Amino acid sequence: MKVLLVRPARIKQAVTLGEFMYSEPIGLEMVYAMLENQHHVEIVDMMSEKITLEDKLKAFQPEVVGITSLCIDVFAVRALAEAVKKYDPSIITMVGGTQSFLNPEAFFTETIDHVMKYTNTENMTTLFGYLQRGEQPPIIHGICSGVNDFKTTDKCGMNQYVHPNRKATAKYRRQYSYFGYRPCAIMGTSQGCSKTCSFCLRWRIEGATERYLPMDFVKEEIRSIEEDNIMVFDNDFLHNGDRIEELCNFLQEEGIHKNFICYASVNSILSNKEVIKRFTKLGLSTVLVGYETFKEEELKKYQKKSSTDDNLNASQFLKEIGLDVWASFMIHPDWSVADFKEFRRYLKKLNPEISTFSPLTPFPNLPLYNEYKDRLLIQKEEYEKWSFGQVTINPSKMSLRKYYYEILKTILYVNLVRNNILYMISRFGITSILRLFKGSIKAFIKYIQLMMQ
Ligand code: B12
Ligand code: SF4
Repeated sequence: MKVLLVRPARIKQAVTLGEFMYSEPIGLEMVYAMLENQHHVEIVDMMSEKITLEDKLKAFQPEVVGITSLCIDVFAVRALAEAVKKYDPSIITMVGGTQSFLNPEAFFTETIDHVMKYTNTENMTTLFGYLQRGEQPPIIHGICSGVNDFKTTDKCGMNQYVHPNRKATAKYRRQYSYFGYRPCAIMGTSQGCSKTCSFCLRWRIEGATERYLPMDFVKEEIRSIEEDNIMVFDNDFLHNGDRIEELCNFLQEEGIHKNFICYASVNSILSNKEVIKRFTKLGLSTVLVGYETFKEEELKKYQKKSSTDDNLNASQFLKEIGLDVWASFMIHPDWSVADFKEFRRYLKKLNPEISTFSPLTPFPNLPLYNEYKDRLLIQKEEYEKWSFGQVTINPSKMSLRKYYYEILKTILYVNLVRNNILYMISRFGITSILRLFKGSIKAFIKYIQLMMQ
């Protein structure tokens, strides 16, 4: 069958990083790999493409169109499915990705035929077997099909990580970036996270324990990536010292020189200092660390498994070994003006190379959602607003406008005072800085608009 896999363009209203940073659609590259032996598959990335979907449909004449999704994509995905059916009602439409995993109901519409609760080689092969024979599929594990009233069995399965086919996005790859690093590939080596922080969606998507991909699989991934920069998106990549040691041996033995960027928890950094030091010499340049807050009681409530002192110890150690830190923080809805001030002081103490922060977001699947139900500023169905980029909980210590004003002040402080421009120029080069600058201005304007609203 001819299968067109689509990543939607981001809608303008959502507050996202997408305007100046987006990476390869690795989920679609995996689906491509699952189907390519049996079918004629193509990926079209609407974030990079100039042509319209209709032109693509005309040129490729697909029998199936599959679309990937994040929360911010719901309306764009629905619009794409409608456009496909309008163009030719016989084309089969299907949706997968994070949002269809977390909230498949968002896609139960007349123009979407199949919604993937989760995706693996087995359920894809079964579904495509029926589609190819022109038969209506019965209920298949993990797939909600319109012909079965979107019912499915076994809602607890997990997405399967297979080798993505990166050649399928060859023509877009130069545009894929991770913050200032471009081009940059992304990959995973494990799924899940045993830290189970209360505000976090990630372990809820992938499970509360680390499930590791075999090291040979990981080595194969690294060997096959052409880009110099690799972002490892494991939830806590530095969690397992033995695996990092094995990775270091591999990089050394094979003489591989790549620039690695990864997420790591404070807890794992403090538990694996020696091997992190070694990895830093072999290519690890940057860790993204969730310090989250300056308040001990908030860290406890977030079930963060680290204290504010641990944060300081980790930041000191990372400075000593010359590893860059891109720190992330969460702005609590109960912060007062004094708290914002204290937060800015704490930032100065930690002194990460780059800081980002987002308002605490009680995503609809989290227990936090019920806790803050009475203070929510947006509806569950305003999908594009659940982007972790805008305020969703009514602040308790000041008006919403004042709260946005405090956020804007903190953004200015971070970008003009704390984030080190010279560091960024030396790391990423002037072209990337201009790109990031343009993106920051757009994000800043969005925040001003939100404040005015
Ligand atoms: C890597 C990552 C990023 C990277 C790269 C994303 C990209 N490719 O552009 C960057 C840093 C750029 C990023 C940015 C954002 N991200 Co992000 N990101 C992740 C992370 C860590 C991993 C996602 C991933 O690639 N997983 C692995 C792939 C293989 O999984 P997958 O896409 O689900 O694909 C599988 C199946 O779903 C299936 N599938 C996927 N698509 C399709 C389509 C069809 C047709 C079929 C059949 C199957 C199928 O195939 C795969 C098989 O295993 C997750 C957290 C996590 N651990 O999940 C957050 C996460 C997905 N991101 C999130 C968000 C909110 C964002 C931003 C909107 C944040 C912001 N405010 O800017 C931006 C949007 C970016 C954009 N491009 O516009 C949220 C999503 C919440 C939600 N409900 O959707 C998550 C869960 C993190 C969180 N905050 O909790 N992100
Ligand atoms: S350590 Fe990070 S990925 Fe793991 S549960 Fe906590 S916030 Fe989520």
